Amino acid sequence: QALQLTLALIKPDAVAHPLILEAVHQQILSNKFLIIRMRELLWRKEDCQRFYREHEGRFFYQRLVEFMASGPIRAYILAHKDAIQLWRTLMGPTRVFRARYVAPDSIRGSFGLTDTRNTTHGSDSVVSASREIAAFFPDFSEQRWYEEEEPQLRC
Ligand code: DAT
Ligand code: MG
Repeated sequence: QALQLTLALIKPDAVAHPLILEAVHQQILSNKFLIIRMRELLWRKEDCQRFYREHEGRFFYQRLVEFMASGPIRAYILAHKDAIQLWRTLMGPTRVFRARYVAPDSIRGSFGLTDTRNTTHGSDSVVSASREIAAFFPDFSEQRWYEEEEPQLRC
């Protein structure tokens, strides 16, 4: 089965709580994602603005940017068959009350605090996955990975 890459983030609200951080990490492992890269970092506000530029002008934009720069985040490049959709399903809906209602066992349904402090991020398309992987892992060559590593990892 061909593997797909996605970018997953554990946001500051979850990195700050070791048990939640560990629970989200366990979700990644138990769903058999391959962890291709992982790093923890503190983001500057300008990086957050660039990352979320598609939301510029929305009422929550400023709040979102400040939250994402408020503490360490953990970034992963994950590989799986249909990784983008699978990770988004595991995360659950963006907004916390909807997540608790329609997907109470999802990551956001379990751990989300508010519509902004919602525990995790996941790329929403192949194009955004490429852009977001490059933003967090500038030395990672996606093309080289698909050409040279993916054929050996797929099963
Ligand atoms: P997602 O993170 O599910 O891809 P999105 O791309 O629509 O959702 O929004 C990016 C982030 O912005 C989201 O994770 C949290 C914040 N956000 C979105 N909608 C919001 C809202 N209605 N109120 C507050 N924050 C919101
Ligand atoms: Mg999004």
